[in-house]
Amino acid sequence: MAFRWKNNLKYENVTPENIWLNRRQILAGATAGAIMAPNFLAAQSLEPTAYEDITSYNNFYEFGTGKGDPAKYAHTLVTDGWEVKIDGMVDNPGTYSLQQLTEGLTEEERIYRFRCVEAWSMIVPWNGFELKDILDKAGVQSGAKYVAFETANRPDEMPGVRFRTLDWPYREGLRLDEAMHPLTMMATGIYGKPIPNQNGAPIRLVVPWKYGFKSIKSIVRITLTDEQPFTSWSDANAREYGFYSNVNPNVDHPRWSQATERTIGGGLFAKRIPTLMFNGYEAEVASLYEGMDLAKFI
Ligand SMILES: Nc1nc2c(c(=O)[nH]1)N[C@H]1C(S)=C(S)[C@@H](COP(=O)(O)O)O[C@H]1N2
Ligand SMILES: [Mo]
Repeated sequence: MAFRWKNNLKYENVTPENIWLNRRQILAGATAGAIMAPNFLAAQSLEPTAYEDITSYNNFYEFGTGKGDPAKYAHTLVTDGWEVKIDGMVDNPGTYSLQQLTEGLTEEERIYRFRCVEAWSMIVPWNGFELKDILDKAGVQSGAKYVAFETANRPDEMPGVRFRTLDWPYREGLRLDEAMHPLTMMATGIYGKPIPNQNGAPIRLVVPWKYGFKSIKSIVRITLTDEQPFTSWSDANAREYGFYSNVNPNVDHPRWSQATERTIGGGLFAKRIPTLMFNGYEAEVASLYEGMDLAKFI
């Protein structure tokens, strides 16, 4: 992947009066413009969701299954001295402090539209760096095909893991080419502030063209492997959740339509908007799946 993702948008520039369409939306508009009413474009503009909404309506089952539970209970997670183990098919395996992991990397401001499988969506101004940057530091070996991720599993700090809602620790995975894509980021902040515990402090994955559950929080382990990794949600329900989980409005979840999404925040003005293929990043990522039947590889 030759290009690096650049987003010069500053969140202070993004106001309802000053609607800025990014590359993604211009591309989306170019293909779908004919059928899109102008207010759809406005609805999909990059007005970020309010910090209060981003940090109070969450999924983080280690702290309970209610959307308000993470904000209530995640303060007990101890993030001081956080370390991430990198192992498997790498030249430089080891346990890295956050500082070692991020040494020399610049935090770029990016605004990612982030959408969850429950059919709600937010626009989150994530701060972070490309996952590729730390994979390059680790030195990925030539036989590696996948990247597996693991969340901390601390019953003393995470009241939710005392219940077997999932097979803990929470685990996720990406194909290596997905992991190396410049849109795939490790987030350490929101709105330029350190990422709050309920959003996955101190470091979490963000894969903007996939459903929310792929974006695993509070990561303690990254493993390079040649086999498709275990993923918590396809383990819990393989019919409903596949390994790929690319945002795809044409393939419904068995229990709900995935054609539209409800925007979080905005009170009275909250609305449903059409969901875009690959969450609007089709131009950037469709080539990763050429020749694959995306109704089959869900
Ligand atoms: N460790 C862990 N990571 C997780 C989850 C979780 O329960 N545990 N939930 C996932 C789901 S279903 C979603 S929708 C997003 C929610 O991220 P947010 O709360 O920052 O919006 O986190 C994902 N990452
Ligand atoms: Mo989700």
